[in-house]
Amino acid sequence: LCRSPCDASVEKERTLAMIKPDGVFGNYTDKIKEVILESGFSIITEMAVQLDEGNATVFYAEHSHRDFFPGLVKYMTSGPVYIMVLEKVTAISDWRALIGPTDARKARISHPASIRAMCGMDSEMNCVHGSDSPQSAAREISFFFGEMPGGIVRHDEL
Ligand code: IDP
Repeated sequence: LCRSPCDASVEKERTLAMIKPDGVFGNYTDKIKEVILESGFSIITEMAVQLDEGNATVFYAEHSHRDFFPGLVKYMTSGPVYIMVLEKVTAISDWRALIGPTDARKARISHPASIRAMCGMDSEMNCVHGSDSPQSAAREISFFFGEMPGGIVRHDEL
């Protein structure tokens, strides 16, 4: 149903999508981008980045007290990641739904069509990341494209 004014006023969201090192190593980047475009997202900007211990620690700061944190930082710095800013009306929840649950082993059972089911390994090596709220989307986009302390600095036309 199309309300007036038909589409120009529909507010689009942006979210941060990341193909993690296992996804990049496994050559899943092109396939994942295909799924993204088929699912109606626009890719606003994209880049490959090598995280170091410092910025991986800042990116995942909310998990710094967890047992798995040192392993997570090691994993996230094990090779390049591929960053994309995705845009769509409900980009944040749609991208989370498309990637599936955190544990790829569970994703293969409960969400077999999800990206993590396709290319993830387990609860750590799960191939992709997606912002989980408007607040984290803003923070994570600014981490990679803004001026966040400890973040990657690249200015793009966002
Ligand atoms: P999410 O990526 O689905 O939002 P979070 O709970 O925010 O999941 O965890 C961030 C990342 O930390 C996960 O994507 C995964 O790589 C890693 N992680 C989460 N839980 C575990 C765990 O129990 N063991 C090992 N790594 C984990």
